[in-house]
Amino acid sequence: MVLHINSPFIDSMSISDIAGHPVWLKMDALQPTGSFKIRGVGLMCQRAFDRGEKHFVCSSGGNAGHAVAFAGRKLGARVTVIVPETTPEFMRKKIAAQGAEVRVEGSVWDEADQVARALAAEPGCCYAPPFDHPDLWEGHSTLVDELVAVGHKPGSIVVAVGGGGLFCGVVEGLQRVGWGDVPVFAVETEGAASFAAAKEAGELVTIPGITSIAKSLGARRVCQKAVEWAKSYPVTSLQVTDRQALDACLKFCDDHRILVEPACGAALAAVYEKSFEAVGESTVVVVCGGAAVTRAQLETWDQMVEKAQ
Ligand code: PLV
Repeated sequence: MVLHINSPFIDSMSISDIAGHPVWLKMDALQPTGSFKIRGVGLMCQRAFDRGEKHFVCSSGGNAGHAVAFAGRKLGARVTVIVPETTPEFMRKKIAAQGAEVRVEGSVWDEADQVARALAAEPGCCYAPPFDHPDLWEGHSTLVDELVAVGHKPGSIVVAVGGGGLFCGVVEGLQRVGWGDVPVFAVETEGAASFAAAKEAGELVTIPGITSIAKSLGARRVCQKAVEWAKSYPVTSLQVTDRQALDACLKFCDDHRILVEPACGAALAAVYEKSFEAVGESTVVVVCGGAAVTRAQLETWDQMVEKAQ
């Protein structure tokens, strides 16, 4: 069973105009769970289910858990999602509405993850990680196959990085289809820059905390595979401020009439703010989406960023 959809791929007149360069959008915000996560999570859960694992235990900032809950409902598996306190109440409800049990543990994702791992050690349970698994990367790589299907080789690809699952999937896909020369821009917010830290150090680094509003990018340490790709693949690490990520969400809402989280706003901000020199004939932005956003939540973030300044 394939649980994700082929997402729309559109050229953005408004963003191209600002960037002064053709910008195309891979609209994974329109996936059934509101983010790209279902690509990899769908494949991972399907394989686990086929092996006879019928209870998925997942730690998540929100979107991975939402995708596991969706996959569990479609496959007929039990799902427990452990989220940190920072995951908004309305997002917990969305996950629960998919039939999953939701538990709140810890103040950041790492703490929720420790609880999930302990729980998953019980018999009959299967740990479903949010970004560190080859099945996730393989599933996320289908995004690149869809670009191949429409014959669009990007000049570069822009992705947001949390734990690095999306980044690993996109790079794996580019390599597999023979597009290993397409540079990737990996974007984080300043208060969640675990990939930038690892890339600079050349090894895994655990950053002290997550201070960004982009909680979906809030892995204090990226996966090992992301560090390996950072050494062998043409990738540039970029950082934007929370203000830039949030403003990008607001601009994107006006430009394309779709709400996305600041995690996704980070990738969009890199283009809106012209954070890099455009290469090749087009820039493709992965609009990774995020379901943990409402108009009211955007206003709350706006006040938080304003106060922090
Ligand atoms: N979010 C993870 C990790 O959170 C989660 O549990 O949902 N954009 C959005 C909207 C996301 O939800 C995420 C991951 C990312 C980008 C980054 O993806 P990654 O982790 O594969 O780099 C703590």
